[in-house]
Amino acid sequence: MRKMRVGLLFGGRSGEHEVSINSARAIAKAISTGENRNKYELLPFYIQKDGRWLAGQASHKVLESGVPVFTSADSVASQSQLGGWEDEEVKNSSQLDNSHDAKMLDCIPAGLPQVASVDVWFPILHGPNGEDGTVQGLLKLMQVPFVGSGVLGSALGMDKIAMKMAFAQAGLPQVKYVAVNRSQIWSNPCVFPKLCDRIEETVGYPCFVKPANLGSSVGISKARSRSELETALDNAASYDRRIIVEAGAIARELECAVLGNDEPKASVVGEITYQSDFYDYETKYSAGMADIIIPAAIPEAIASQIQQMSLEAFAAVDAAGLARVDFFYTESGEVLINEINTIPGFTATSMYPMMWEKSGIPFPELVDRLIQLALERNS
Ligand code: G1L
Repeated sequence: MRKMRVGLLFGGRSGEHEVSINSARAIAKAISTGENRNKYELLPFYIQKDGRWLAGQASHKVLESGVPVFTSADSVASQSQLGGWEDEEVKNSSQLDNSHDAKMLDCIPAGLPQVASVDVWFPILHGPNGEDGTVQGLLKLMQVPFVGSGVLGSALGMDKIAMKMAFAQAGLPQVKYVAVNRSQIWSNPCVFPKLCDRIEETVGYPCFVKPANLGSSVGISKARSRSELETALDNAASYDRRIIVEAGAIARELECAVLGNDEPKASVVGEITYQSDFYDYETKYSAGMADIIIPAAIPEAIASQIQQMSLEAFAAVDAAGLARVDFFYTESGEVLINEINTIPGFTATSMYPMMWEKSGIPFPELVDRLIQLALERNS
């Protein structure tokens, strides 16, 4: 039987380009070793920071080295030659490790023949052009199965305001919040003080001001006073048109992994504890600043409640394949849903795979199951 061709789509035009490369490396390794090796053939597609697609040797090189590759626009065969297989020159991105591999690489701009040969897509892409449903829309239009949520689930998983509305409708308890539009902050000087009044009444201090649409923690700040709130709103508005202000909960942070389509299963519950004030960009990506405990030391009844709520959240946003669901466990023993992440971090040491590992599904098997779930959903 012919091996199934898995199109691993990674990189992308987002701030988390490097995170995508690291997750894709782990998945690529899982696809091309052990039992998976006999079932699947890996076809990597690397999306450069400028949005152009590379296939073939250059994309393999990025997976092997973990370093972004950059081709200048004029060194790559024109996109009108889709299907062209010319070898082209590639330079390593100058702000990255130059000493690492200064020699030219063979670069194949991804062409139609390669794209058309993919049996199932595995999109490891983050941010406004990957997590929000745009890539999923493209893959759906191509009528080829893909891993993970579809357009609706990806879009609801990306927009914190729409996500919270879906949770509220499903009766899931969450922290108090106010949804804000950039125009309320920037355009009208009469509106702004009234907005701040409303936030103080509904949410109070401390509160967190966040861009609604960014996967990363960029543009997030904590406000403890009116003046901090004003600055935080102005700052968040520079990242997104849609902004959310959430009440600060004094709580432990618990997470649960969900796997499946129409009858999904929930993993054991994990806990993250932080050294810093809140989970900021630095904490998220620096080793040692967060501690992970799986399974979390919590009462059995709380764990069951979290697993049940995770499955309800998964259904509420129409997620598919996988999702990580994040919770607050307050001092008074209340469980509040924080968010669902339909494209969680996916390195061997990320929460999502680790929670499944502790639930009896090792990383390579998890990758296999996700691919099978993608095929199942399509048939
Ligand atoms: F394809 C899946 F499985 F749905 C999927 C897609 C994306 C799983 C995990 C991710 N994760 C990411 O893209 C990332 C957050 C690691 C990239 Cl920045």
